Amino acid sequence: MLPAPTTTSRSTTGLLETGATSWAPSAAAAPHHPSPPPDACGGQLTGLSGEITSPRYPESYPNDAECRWNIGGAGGSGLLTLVFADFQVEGGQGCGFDYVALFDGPTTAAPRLGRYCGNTRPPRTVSSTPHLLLLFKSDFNIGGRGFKAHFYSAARGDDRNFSSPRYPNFYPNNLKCQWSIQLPPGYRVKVFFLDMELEGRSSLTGGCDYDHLAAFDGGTEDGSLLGRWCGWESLAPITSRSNQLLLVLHTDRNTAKRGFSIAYMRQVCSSSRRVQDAHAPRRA
Ligand SMILES: [Ca+2]
Ligand SMILES: [Ca+2]
Repeated sequence: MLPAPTTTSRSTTGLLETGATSWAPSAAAAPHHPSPPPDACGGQLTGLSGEITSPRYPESYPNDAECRWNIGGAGGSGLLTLVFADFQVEGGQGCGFDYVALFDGPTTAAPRLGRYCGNTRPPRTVSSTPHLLLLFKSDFNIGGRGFKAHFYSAARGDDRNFSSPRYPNFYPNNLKCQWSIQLPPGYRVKVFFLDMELEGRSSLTGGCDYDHLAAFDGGTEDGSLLGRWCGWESLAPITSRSNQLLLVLHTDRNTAKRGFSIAYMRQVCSSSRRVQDAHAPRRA
């Protein structure tokens, strides 16, 4: 389906530098600033982690868009990991129409890590510098849902990974597995879902009755439930309230899937506010 024609203006896209970060107090002053144009996109993302979505996501992105998200560079030396949770961009030979391109540095002069279009989520990407540039371009017609991606910055070896048994092959039936993550006092555990496919919801109850993954705050299942998932879901990162987090995987007696892959890192701060990028979801 072709997107509805947009307004006559072709100047509503482009780089908008806001300098907003996860922890920047200046964002509190945002209401006093004029609203950016509705399709403004891109920006400088200096937080340790955050989310990027294409303009208007999950609605169809505008035509003639050019967005640059410059990730990193806040004096941190961590390498950047980028994981796409959702991806639907007009495809074509050589991705010549609409595409997402990733660069291993602050500008498009840096080595290109990949150029992607179509309906397949790009693979997880790790930079080799403390900068990562995400360029999104669309041509004059035919859009798509766009993309949603999560990034985090971690010094080499500072993040930890684990996955379900036999991942990426099907997990065994009749499992109950626990992963307990404990960090020194004062830290919180931040978990990123790199990939997840479990048996889907029950069509009878709509619940995750068969196989599911659950996260609890603290070291036991008595802690407060941070989330419970099944099926194929694109998951936002979760953060514990204490220095401990418990993940529990249950599988029932039949039907297995690929399972999950997770990265976690320590977060040392008291703010849990999410990164704001320059893209304004509100319509002017
Ligand atoms: Ca297009
Ligand atoms: Ca099952």
